[in-house]
Amino acid sequence: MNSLSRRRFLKIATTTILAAGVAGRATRALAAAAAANGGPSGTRRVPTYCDICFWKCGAIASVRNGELWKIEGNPSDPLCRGRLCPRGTGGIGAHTDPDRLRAPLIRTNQRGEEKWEEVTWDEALEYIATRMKKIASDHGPESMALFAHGVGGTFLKHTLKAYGVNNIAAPSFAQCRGPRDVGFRLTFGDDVGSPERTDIENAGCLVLIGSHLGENMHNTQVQEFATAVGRGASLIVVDPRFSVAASKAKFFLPIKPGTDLALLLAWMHVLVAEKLYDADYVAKYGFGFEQFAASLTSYTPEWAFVETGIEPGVIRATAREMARYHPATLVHPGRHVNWYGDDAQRSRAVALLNALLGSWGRKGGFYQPSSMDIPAYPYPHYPKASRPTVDNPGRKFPFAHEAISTGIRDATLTGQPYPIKGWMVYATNLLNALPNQAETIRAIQQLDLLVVVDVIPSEIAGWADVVLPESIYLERFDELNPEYFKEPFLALRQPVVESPNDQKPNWWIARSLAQKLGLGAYYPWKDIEEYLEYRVTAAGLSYPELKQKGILHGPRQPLYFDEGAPAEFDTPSKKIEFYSLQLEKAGFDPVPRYTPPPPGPAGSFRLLFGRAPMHSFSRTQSNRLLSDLMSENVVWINHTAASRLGLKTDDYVRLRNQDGVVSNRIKVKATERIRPECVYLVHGFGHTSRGLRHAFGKGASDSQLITRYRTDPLMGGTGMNINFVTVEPEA
Ligand SMILES: Nc1nc2c(c(=O)[nH]1)N[C@H]1C(S)=C(S)[C@@H](COP(=O)(O)OP(=O)(O)OC[C@H]3O[C@@H](n4cnc5c(=O)[nH]c(N)nc54)[C@H](O)[C@@H]3O)O[C@H]1N2
Ligand SMILES: Nc1nc2c(c(=O)[nH]1)N[C@H]1C(S)=C(S)[C@@H](COP(=O)(O)OP(=O)(O)OC[C@H]3O[C@@H](n4cnc5c(=O)[nH]c(N)nc54)[C@H](O)[C@@H]3O)O[C@H]1N2
Ligand code: SF4
Ligand SMILES: [Mo]
Repeated sequence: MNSLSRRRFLKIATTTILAAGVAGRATRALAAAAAANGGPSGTRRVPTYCDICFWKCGAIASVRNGELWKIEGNPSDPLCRGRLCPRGTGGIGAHTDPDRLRAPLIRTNQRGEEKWEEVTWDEALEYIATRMKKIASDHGPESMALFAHGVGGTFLKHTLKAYGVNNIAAPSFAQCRGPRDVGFRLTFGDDVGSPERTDIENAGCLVLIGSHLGENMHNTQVQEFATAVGRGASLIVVDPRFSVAASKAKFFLPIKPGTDLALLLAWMHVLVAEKLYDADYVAKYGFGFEQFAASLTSYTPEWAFVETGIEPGVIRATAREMARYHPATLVHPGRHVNWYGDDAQRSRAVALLNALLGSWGRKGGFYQPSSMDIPAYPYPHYPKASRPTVDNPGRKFPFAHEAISTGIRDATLTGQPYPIKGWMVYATNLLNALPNQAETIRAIQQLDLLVVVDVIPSEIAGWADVVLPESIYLERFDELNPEYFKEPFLALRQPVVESPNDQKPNWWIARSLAQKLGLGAYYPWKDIEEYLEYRVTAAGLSYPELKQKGILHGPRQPLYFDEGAPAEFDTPSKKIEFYSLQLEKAGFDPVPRYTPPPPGPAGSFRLLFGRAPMHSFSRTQSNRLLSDLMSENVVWINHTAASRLGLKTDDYVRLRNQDGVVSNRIKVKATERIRPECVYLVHGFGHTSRGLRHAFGKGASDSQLITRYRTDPLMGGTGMNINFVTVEPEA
């Protein structure tokens, strides 16, 4: 997040900090009593926030007769507005999952054989600390890397930074939203953020390019989408597959995969040629419009038709539809946008289209988020790293503004710019999240230490030297969530039930490891509540009240330019950059230019993938409540293509990719709802970890088949929609 255009809210000055400790402890007992309304056989309701995905919805968990009974949305949570998605509701299944990790494990056989010995926490942490010290003395502390995804990684980050580790990454940049944030930064000078600053609720016209809301269940967006559809908003959906969202659309554009940039350029051509864009907005805030407009002349709808398969008349009609509702026309920026390797430029085209429509900073477009200002805990300074990070050597990806996970993997493989010898992996199943599993495994073979902190025996845990079992989110305190959103608020995650076995929360693991490493000074607080209470009180808020309510609110800030949200753009020109001199200077196209995606081998299908409403990535397939709703994935094949292959719905097949990798068996869904040159499956299935007894072998894994990826030259993202498969009937 850039600071320039973000507004933070600080309720009371920090003079109350000193009073925090004493007042807090006295009221803590009261809050606990308040939360525990009802006797031992009654019902207890505890507010917390969800962790089945990264949306962090406010939840209220009920415990009846000592058992976790149900989880509902917290009505005072602005993100979920009292309603969780199916995955959040099924969160109980993560607590009761019989396949959970129960105790710390140390490897006894070869890496990847999944053979373990149960050890005590002390033994496990001693083992890790000894090897981390050796790595630091042999190679320097920068030779340890941390992969951590989600809020639960906060404390391990703290411990590792205190140790001198600077190589820290998550798959959320180079495998997820990175290109989008780069494309929008280059144009508007700011990110789209997470939760996205999209005002879907108020959109008059909503354009979804791949964003498959309804299958992608990010809660607020799905609720606002339903509101918009219910209100009769005009919906334009672009997808090679007739998605759930497409079924609600006024215009469905079944695009040839990989050609979206051609469509975007043609749309902008029409808006400019027919003078349908927001001329006042462009004149007031835009930079380089003339050069931009001149570069669009050849991108006619007739030209785009040949690339995309979308009729010129439809391209014109949809461009005019967008203009009709502007500035309340929201061209959704998407989230998982690492598709073809030119994704930052495609995302920039999405940003430019929104700029033409004047939707940034406008109601029904992109609002200005704000958050509570919660002061950081006053820790000692971290040591200064003596070497730069390895993920982006020489800044070869000049516009990457976050660490590139696959860059750390490359450095581990090559030993350049310097060797990476240890990985700590927190809550990310790298074997399923990074493209090319073989590369990940080869990188792991270079390591002296692989530690995985997980809740279930995931694929990445199967390769670890040490596996640390974490308490699930319903069993632990965690970092505070002062979200950037439509209104400032602060949310607390707190334990609802105890961990069933010897699992521990991340903060305990991180602090205990710090102590073993001789870094106890970095943990001046004795328990996590002391830390939480300090920060909440420092912000002038009441910790007991937060515990009791789960969420505290700040005053709503201006959301749109015409309400007083500042129209500031943190670009070099301080304007919306239709023409980007910084791209030009770095040797890239200042205005996006289209190149067609290379075709696959004859007779093969492009492999596409996405989400199912009842699962998150590769983390929920062993959750019995959620696997009851969907226990395996299916492969969508166009019905004509299927019948040509002699296949019908429910037949089992295997998918073979261009490099000879063959999937697990998977059921066919023969359907008119997908274009003939591609197939589609839901990500996260086809588990190969034997410890996941329930999920093992059910469905096929896209991750196994994604052996190729194309790296985005602007920011190092890995486009993964460039793999092709043939379909082989299973006897
Ligand atoms: N092939 C393919 N690759 C992809 C994607 C895709 O669709 N297909 N999607 C990309 C995208 S958009 C993203 S955001 C990333 C997601 O990548 P990841 O965040 O790595 O997603 P998961 O596969 O769910 O792996 C999460 C791991 O954390 C563990 N876990 C769950 N809860 C906890 C907890 O409370 N504590 C701890 N310690 N561990 C926990 C889970 O068991 C699991 O092993 O993947 C990217 N990579
Ligand atoms: N239920 C559920 N919801 C989730 C998640 C989850 O795991 N489970 N994960 C969350 C996360 S972190 C993310 S990043 C998002 C991801 O969700 P989104 O950002 O919405 O979607 P993508 O994964 O980019 O895209 C999948 C869609 O793109 C279409 N598609 C594929 N190729 C092309 C193409 O070339 N052009 C066009 N126009 N469309 C194409 C596919 O058919 C599919 O409908 O979902 C979030 N929501
Ligand atoms: S969207 Fe669903 S899974 Fe994600 S945090 Fe919200 S309720 Fe939980
Ligand atoms: Mo993502």
